[in-house]
Amino acid sequence: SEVELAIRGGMIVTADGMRRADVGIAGGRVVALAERIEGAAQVIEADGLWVMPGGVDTHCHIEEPNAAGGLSEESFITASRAAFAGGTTSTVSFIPQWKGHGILERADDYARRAATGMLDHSFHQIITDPTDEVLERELPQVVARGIRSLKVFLTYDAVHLSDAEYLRVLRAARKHQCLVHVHCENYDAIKWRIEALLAAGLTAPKYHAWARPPVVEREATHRAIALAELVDQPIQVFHVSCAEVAEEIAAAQARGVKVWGETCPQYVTLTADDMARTSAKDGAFEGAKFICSPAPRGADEHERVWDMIRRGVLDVVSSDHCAYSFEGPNGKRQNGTDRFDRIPNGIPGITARLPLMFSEGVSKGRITPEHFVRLVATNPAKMLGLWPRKGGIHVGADADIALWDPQRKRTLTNAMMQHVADYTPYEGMEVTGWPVRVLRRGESVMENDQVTAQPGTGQFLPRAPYDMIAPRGITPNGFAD
Ligand code: DUC
Ligand code: ZN
Ligand code: ZN
Ligand code: ZN
Repeated sequence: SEVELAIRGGMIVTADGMRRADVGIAGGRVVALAERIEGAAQVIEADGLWVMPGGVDTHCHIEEPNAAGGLSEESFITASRAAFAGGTTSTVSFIPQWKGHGILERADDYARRAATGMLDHSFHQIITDPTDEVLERELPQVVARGIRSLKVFLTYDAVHLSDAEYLRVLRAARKHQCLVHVHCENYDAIKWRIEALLAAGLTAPKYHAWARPPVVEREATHRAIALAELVDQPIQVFHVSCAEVAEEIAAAQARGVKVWGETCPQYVTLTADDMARTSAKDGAFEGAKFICSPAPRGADEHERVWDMIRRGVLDVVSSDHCAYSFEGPNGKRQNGTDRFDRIPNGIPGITARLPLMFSEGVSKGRITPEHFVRLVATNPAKMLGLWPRKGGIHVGADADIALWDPQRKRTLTNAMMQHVADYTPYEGMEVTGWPVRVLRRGESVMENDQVTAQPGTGQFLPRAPYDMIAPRGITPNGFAD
């Protein structure tokens, strides 16, 4: 077919190799990969640049209400700008459910909100109240819309599931062919730690990490996997913060259980000590900028997480972007308190995800360029059923492409993030490697920090059943309901 646009002279980096070649694009898709493509109507010269798939971020909180009554501030438009600025072109965000309500009532609302943005997108359906009505009548209708992933929480007051409720969700997911993503922390253990810390008068942001040490994450991860194994339902453990949690996943994988682990840039860059930072202006409240769950761990944990990434136990890196400004009505101070347990959990990271993983991973020699592409684009696309349309550069794929300058050095600032939040936890960090131009379905949407995509151009990505989420057909005693 006729090549409308050629990317010429770059180094193509995909999940399985690097090669110098031109990319031919037509109709928003890759139509040719060849040593030399002539006669294209338009040409982008990419000498010295790496041509990589646009990032696929399968864990972003966008326009999402939280339990404390606030709203994560990123809109689908500001999230799109921020994502493109950092080389990401597709996202999967969340549709909430409140206890006592159904899951269908917000479906049209979120479809409409996301359609105002510029990202190609899908959703995870959060389940907080797994009634028969929700699981048997509504869930099939959600699946019919092309949404095939459920998110559940084992902690947080307003949303956590009991083991009985979690089992019901697993069974329904198995029946209706959805993947289940699990936030693994022990609810009662954290509640008990919070009460003890508050009773002792320990309220500063740094006690967030004290309230939820690795053992509460490890216990919940072990339990989440065991129950998934009982039901024979594939799961992905979200935001694994440390090696002892990843070891639970590795042990189950060795038994053949379909369980995967996701981690995030904050777990190889931030530490619990960041929550103890102080500033002249804000005193100890400065540490609130780093409050997310699970909490970042000790500095020595970073290399252990990289080991788990290299072993393939952690095979997806998402942002868990969940932006609350420091100041302002939905910000970290929204409850007018310095109490760590009332500060909204979450940090902005949709822009910095790729640059941080590229710099800490590829530029520092911890992983290969191909492994980087697998972590941030190919594996998330495969995990969520978006492959082969997303996550690679091959004939037939959407032409979602980030052109990287692998040598470009930058010092991260909040302005560079282009998100709505008034701070970045990565302020002042040095990175090597930056996306200088981004195409979404063949259209140039970002060049040298200028995002040019028009609101309303993002497309919903419906998902069909796929192999990774099929049950194994193996249960402990052969009985599957
Ligand atoms: N933790 C969550 O569980 N969700 C959003 C952000 C966070 O830090
Ligand atoms: Zn309702
Ligand atoms: Zn979570
Ligand atoms: Zn999250």
